[in-house]
Amino acid sequence: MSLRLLKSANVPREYLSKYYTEDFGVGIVHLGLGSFHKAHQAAITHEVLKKKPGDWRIVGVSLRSSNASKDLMPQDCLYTLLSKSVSGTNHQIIGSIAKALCLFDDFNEILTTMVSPGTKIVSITVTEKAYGFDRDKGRCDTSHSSIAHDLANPDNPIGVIGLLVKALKIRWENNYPAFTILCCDNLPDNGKMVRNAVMDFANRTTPELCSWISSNVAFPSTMVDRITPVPNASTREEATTATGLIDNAAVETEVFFHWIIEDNFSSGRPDWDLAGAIFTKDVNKFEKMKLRMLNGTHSMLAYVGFHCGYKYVRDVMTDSRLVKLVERHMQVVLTTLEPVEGIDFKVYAADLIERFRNTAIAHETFQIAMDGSEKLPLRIFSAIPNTNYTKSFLRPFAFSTAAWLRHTSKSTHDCEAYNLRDPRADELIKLELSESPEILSSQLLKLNLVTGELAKNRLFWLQVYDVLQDMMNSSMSDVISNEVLFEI
Ligand code: CS2
Repeated sequence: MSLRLLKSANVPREYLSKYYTEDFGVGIVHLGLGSFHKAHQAAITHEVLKKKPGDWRIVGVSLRSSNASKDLMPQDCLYTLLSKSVSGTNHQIIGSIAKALCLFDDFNEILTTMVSPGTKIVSITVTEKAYGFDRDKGRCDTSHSSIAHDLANPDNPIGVIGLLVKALKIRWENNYPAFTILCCDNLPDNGKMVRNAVMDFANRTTPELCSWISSNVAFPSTMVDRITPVPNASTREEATTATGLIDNAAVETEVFFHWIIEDNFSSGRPDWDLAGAIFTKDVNKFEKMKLRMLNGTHSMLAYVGFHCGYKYVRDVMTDSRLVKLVERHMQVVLTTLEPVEGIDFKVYAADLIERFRNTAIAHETFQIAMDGSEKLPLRIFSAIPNTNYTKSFLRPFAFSTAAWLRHTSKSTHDCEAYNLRDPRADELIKLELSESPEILSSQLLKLNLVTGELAKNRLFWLQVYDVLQDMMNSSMSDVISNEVLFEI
């Protein structure tokens, strides 16, 4: 029987950092304590603490479920990070998380930590749907459940924006310095988006707070990247085999990571660049590149791959027809991007293909297929205005859009029954997919998923419609066999 991963249970010294990170104080509260945070920011922070001691440990907060705290707290918040490549797996025990809390169980402790002057940064990875922000209106969406709740109960928030404003208000009332709000969600202009949400919420609840936020709180934008599948029993078994210790919080990820951060912090920051992060003035070009190249291609291959019966991305990459479609997608996306400092797009694209091929990573197509209504506008539709509007250049985007719509149909004509995991599933399932290209585009316009300009692009919708009819009437595998013959 193995020991539980605990500092008191003789974790071999070689697994711990040189400076055992427990010696350091807390400087960061992180909202959204999921696998991605553990594989990315927490792991990078651990590396920095090894190189440069400082009070930058993290209190991790889950906003909904207490699973993360139940797994982490009994093992002193230590966990194994498995970094996997075709040439093998590295394992490392990460010690940068000081505490794991859950908003429903530990509200007072979370608020006290956020308000403590020692907390210099509140970072966030909660995915877009948790913010309740309406990008088109540039305001909080008052029909979003946690925004509606928090506007009515600003002292007992249950959502991320309400919680940030409540903590900032207490700091302001006590004359404490502000913390920096560091959004690490995969969204364009993510710092600005959170700023707008916080300012709008504050304006509706405590207008006197707005000018203090405006002059004291920094909202740097970031681009984050590390492919991190949902951990499962085999992740935990592999961690135990590697360390000899039982670990209910192990995570697995790829070796590669990117973290580009706008260097704008109100009260200091760890030197994350010591562990490979890049501080820069302009994150947005990086974010656009990543969203369109990596995530856009990921979504396309996930919908198509899932309906061809491929469980993992690595399986998709064994089908030469799909590899051609992946290459075609990237080739066209590249023409929509402005040059990005330090990046050779051809190398970036080739590296992405290798990352997707990584046979050591079991990344489910079904996982990537979720939340399409939030992902497609950012990953696919946003690139279209930067194409030259020819049939060929529109084709990869039309093909991806058709594959997503086919997925929303829940049709089982070529696959087993599956769930549509999307916050707007109820609306998507009602879409009329076979009437006409015009009806297709007008329904998506009504749902606010496409802009008026894109909805009018007949050349685009004709192609979406044609491909979609094929996808609804024949097998996905037959459709891709034809699609690779399409000349662009
Ligand atoms: C993926 C991303 O699930 C998805 O939609 O495209 O989570 C992707 O793995 C990450 O953005 C990689 O950094």
